[in-house]
Amino acid sequence: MNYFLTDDQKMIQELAAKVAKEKIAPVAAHYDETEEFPWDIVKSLAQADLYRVFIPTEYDGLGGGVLEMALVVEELSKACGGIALCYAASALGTIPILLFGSEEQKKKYLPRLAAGEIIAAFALTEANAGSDAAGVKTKAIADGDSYILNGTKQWISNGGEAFINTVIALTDPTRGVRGSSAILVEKGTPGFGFGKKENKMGIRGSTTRELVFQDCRVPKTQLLGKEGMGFMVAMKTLDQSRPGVAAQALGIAAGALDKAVAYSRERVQFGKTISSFQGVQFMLADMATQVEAARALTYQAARTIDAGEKDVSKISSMAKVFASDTAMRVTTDAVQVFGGYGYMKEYPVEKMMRDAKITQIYEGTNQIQREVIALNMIKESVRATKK
Ligand code: COS
Repeated sequence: MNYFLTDDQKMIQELAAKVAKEKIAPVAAHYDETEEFPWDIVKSLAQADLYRVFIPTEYDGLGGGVLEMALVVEELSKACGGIALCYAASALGTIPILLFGSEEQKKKYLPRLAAGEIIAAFALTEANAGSDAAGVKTKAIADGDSYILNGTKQWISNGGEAFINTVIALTDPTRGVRGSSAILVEKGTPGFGFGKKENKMGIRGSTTRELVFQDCRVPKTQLLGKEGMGFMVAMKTLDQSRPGVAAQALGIAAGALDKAVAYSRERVQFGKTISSFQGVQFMLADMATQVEAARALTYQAARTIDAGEKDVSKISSMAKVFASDTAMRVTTDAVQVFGGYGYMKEYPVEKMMRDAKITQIYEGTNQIQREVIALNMIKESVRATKK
């Protein structure tokens, strides 16, 4: 399908596909096995200038937006959803700086992020604050020119590897949803350490870790936006990052579909390749149709955000829900096309199925996304009735 990408966007897509094929595909199984952080791949992505694509030119970026970021994530995810997450999670950690950073904060961090010299992380989730994002308990209490942070963030992608971390913490525990703030915390700040590293079902080519704050003093100049804006920073960030999850899911699904088609042309049963059986053809046709629909919605969500549209929560959540449900279905069917071989670790599709699952869970479960979609529909309907 022609998505009428510009020449620059096509170039970014081709470059990401080249890195995915030459650098990531050969080591995807290794990182899946070892769960090490793929710093060598981060270096390759930086050398290919792929961290620059969604950063404005005045901070050494290439001036693209969410669509360019999504194109990269999709291509990388075709080869490995886990390694692609290391890139996507850094984008997630960068978005708050792009949206809410002061000029000084942008100048301090964006050129280094664009160069891939440092990576970022976003720390919202805690043991008892997952879907209930307003339930965070980590505190950042003002003390002179600083905040003193105490608390633990859980399941943080790029945790322990990222240099710059956007941390959502309570600056005024009495004010509920308006009592949290977003604070940039650098790795190496005294009192900022790392806890448990998770042993995961999928996306094992990425690191997921606890961030632990114990009397961690951070200058007030590290506050993003204003005090009390933490929940808003988180919500606006997720509005822009969810198409990235959609792109990851889309890439995993597209990668699995390619493998399933190729395998169906090789595997001979009853004296014929299995691609000649209608039962398999119908499966492949449905998989391809779902992947294309996920791509159309993901690109449209990204384009809507890049066009500067104000209310993007609904389309962003729709893309995330649809693409991640597609990834789960398509990778499950890819395993089915491979039959018994698909279930074995020697073949790549079981990993894709494991990698797909998380896309229905993180950056807001698909149940939360459906709630966001429905609430926005109701709001629109109320507005239309009032007119
Ligand atoms: N943009 C701007 N403002 C937003 C917003 C958005 N996308 N979403 C909510 N808000 C505002 C609301 O308008 C409301 O403001 P007012 O009090 O002025 O009306 C305020 O924020 C609180 O919103 P709400 O009452 O809807 O908050 P809830 O606590 O009910 O939570 C959901 C809403 C469920 C949408 C939110 O908690 C969420 O997104 N949860 C999932 C979090 C998540 O993705 N976690 C994964 C880990 S992060 S990687």
